[in-house]
This record gives sequence, structure tokens and C-alpha cells, in this order.
Amino acid sequence: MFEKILIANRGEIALRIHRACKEMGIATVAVHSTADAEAMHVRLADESVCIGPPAASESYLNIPAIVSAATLTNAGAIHPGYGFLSENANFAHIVEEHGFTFIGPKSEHIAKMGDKVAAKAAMRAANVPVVPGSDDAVSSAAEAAVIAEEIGYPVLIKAAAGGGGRGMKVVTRGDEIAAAISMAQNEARTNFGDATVYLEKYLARPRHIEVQILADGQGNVVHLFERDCSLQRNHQKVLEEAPAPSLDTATRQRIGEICCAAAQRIGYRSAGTFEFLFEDGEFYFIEMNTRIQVEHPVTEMICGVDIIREMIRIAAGESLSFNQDDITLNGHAIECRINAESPDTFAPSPGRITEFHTPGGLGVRVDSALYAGYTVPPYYDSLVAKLIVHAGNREDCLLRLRRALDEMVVSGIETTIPLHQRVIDDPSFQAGDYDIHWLEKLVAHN
Ligand code: MV4
Repeated sequence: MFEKILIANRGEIALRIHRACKEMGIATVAVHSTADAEAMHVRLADESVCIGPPAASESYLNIPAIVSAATLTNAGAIHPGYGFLSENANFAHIVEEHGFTFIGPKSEHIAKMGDKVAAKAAMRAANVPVVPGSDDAVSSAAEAAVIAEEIGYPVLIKAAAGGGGRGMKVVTRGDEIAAAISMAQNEARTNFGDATVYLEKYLARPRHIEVQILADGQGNVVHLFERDCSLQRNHQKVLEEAPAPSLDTATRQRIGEICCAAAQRIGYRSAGTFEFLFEDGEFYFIEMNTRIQVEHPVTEMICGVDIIREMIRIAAGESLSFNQDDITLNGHAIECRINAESPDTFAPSPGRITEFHTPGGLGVRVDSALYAGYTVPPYYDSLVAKLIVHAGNREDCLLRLRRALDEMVVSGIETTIPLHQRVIDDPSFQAGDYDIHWLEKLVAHN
């Protein structure tokens, strides 16, 4: 096992990784920008290294500075967290070239899943149901028109190097496809340095359901059930829950087994997430995430598995410490992402925290790097806390979440706590009756 791990991230996820390390007897190294000298992840770590100025491009994305910090502190491995360098295949490769262990998937799998056309092809070959579409890159408007007629309008043009909703275009009629293709290619070239686009049937009102897997790279793969992440705004998730309210046990088991078989087939290692659109009882694969995700705690709460700990064990060459039969689905969990933002306009609200009181009690977990007196800097993602609540069933989980949200105090900045209170008081949400467009409609009717 590693003696020391460098955590190449900040905020709540850096704390989350630190906590897993401490419980495993592993020392930690924090890296930080000059803007984060007073941050909690720096205070908690055994050692810290300043890696650059506030701009992420010069600090948390600065590969030479991070590898130098690992060398300087004699760390054995690097955990990238989420965002920043977590899905940068080149970073994973460089880390290993320098003799450190990258705590995550093989760089070839990160690269493969970063190319959304290649990812879909790999999943189709591994018997995962995918969205009907071009099955390959589309190079000309004429080719696109033929394929679009086949799959039927409306269709969606996506960038192969995109993902997470960036670079998508809905086309409703045949006479719009030619212009839309060239526009999409130009935007893809400008935004991603790769003009490759592909076509999919546009699903009008799906849910976003994702399956968490863990693979040890030694042939053992388990799934940890699924999360419903449909509540989002501008492609930013707002609230996630596990299990998905709309699935029955047989469907849940079937999709989990499909994902395990696919991960095994491609020789995947570490934590991974299969993203699906779910509509009319059918799953359609769209993307695979090769990182630990923000919303992993809801899965941890219903499975009793420490996913970061397993990532570290796997990276150290150990095999999975349990098999599928050891995993049972226990109760229901919901995560509220609390952002330093106006709950009405969603404008960022950085600033000094004057009071910070977190809710507690049975089934309540808060993952946050905030403290009273801390100043939330304006340079990074606005997520400042995750409130995760677990109970025996969804109804009790909602009651517990309501009281936990009412207890929570974050003063000095605006937060999205009032938005969450509105969401969970809504009858449709309480009934589990929502799709990927539901939240945007709720906030539009302000
Ligand atoms: C789609 C879709 C409808 N049909 N693909 C957006 C994020 C990216 N991961 C894929 N996305 C979508 N792909 C087809 N064929 C609708 C979306 C989409 C969406 C998906 C998940 C969660 C929120 C979303 C919000 C808008 C659009």
C-alpha cells in the first residue's frame, strides 16, 4: 500500500480523499494555488505545496508543477479527484512515466471514453444499448441528411470531443441539417480543436440515470446500482438520488449486469460510471465517465462502500475486497449540491463565510471544505457543500432532507439552499415524476 498520496484537487473532494487516506494510514500531500493558501484541504493535509497563481490553468491544471510537487514530497501516488486533470489521459500517462501511480483508470481508457464516438462504438461492441444514431463520425452534410432520414427527426448533432452537453445541436427538419452540420463542425473545431461530429436520435423527455461500477483490473467487476441525476440546470447537476425512483428491481439488476460485463470486456480498472438516458422503460448509453464523480456519496450511503478507498486499494494492485453478492441496496439517499450562488439568478456569490453550521443526526452527511471565517474565492467551481441524507425509504429520506436543509446555516454568501427547499416541497418531485427538463421549467416559472 502507498505510504503517501498527493491529492491533485481542492475543496470538498480533496477533503474526501484525505479522509479515506487517513483511515487507511496513508499520509497526504495537498497542492494549492496562492488563492487557496488558507483552504481547509491545505490545513488538514500532512504536507502542502503551492503550485501556482489563482488561475486553474496555472495551478490545478499545471502538470509540471503537480508532478514536481509529487517528486519533492516523495509521494507514491496521485489522486486527481473530479474535474481539473481527472480525465486527462496525458496527465495519467505522465504521472506513470514519472514513476508515480495514477489513482484511476488506465490512460488508454480515459482517452477512449474522451472520444464519444469511440466510446459508443466500444459499448455497442460490448452489448450495451446505445442511442440510435450515426454509429460513426459524420463527415458531410449529404451523409448526415441520409442518416437523419433513417433515424427520423428530430436528431441531435454532438461533438465527438464534447460531452457533458457541450457542443450539441437539435435539428428538427431535413432542410436545416446541412447548415447545422457545418455550424456544429466549426464550433467543435473552435471549442475542442477537433471538428468531428456525430448524429443521434433526439430523445425528448428522458431521465439521466447512471450506473456506478468498480473494477480491479484483475477480472473482478461489481456495480453499485444507479443514480438518477435528472435534476440539472445548464448541464450542471443540482440534486442526485440513489436508487433511481423509476426503476424496478429486475430492470436495476439487468442494467447493472450489462455494465459489469462491458467493463470486464474492455478490461476497465478503477471507478467508472456508465451514463444513460432512460425513456419509456429503455436505457440508451450516451457517455462513460472515467473519474470519481461529485455525486458518488449517494451510492456510498445505499451500499455502505467507501468508493475512494476502493480506488486507492485497486491502484495499489489489490483485488476488490467484496463481490457482487456482498453488495445489498439499503434504503434511499439524496444529495443536494449547495453552491455559492444566488438561488434565483444563479449568479456566483463568492465571499467571506461569517457563520457555518452543518446539520447532523442519524443519516445526515455533509461533505464540505467550508469553515466560518473562510473566504470562498471567485476563481473556481461554485460548489461549496454537499448535503447527503440517507433513510430507509425515499419518503423518509425526503422528510429527513427537509429538516436537514432547515438546520443548515451558511452566512455571508448566497447559496442554493432555498432552491433545494423549493424542489423537495414540489409534489411532482415528491412523486419521483421528473425528467431532465423538469428543474429548468420549475426555475423558469419564478
Ligand atoms: C441527449 C439528449 C437527448 N437525446 N442525447 C446532455 C449532456 C450530455 N451528457 C448528453 N446530453 C443529452 N444528450 C440524445 N440523443 C439530451 C441531453 C440532455 C441532458 C442529458 C442529461 C442530463 C441533462 C440534460 C439536459 C439537456 C440535454
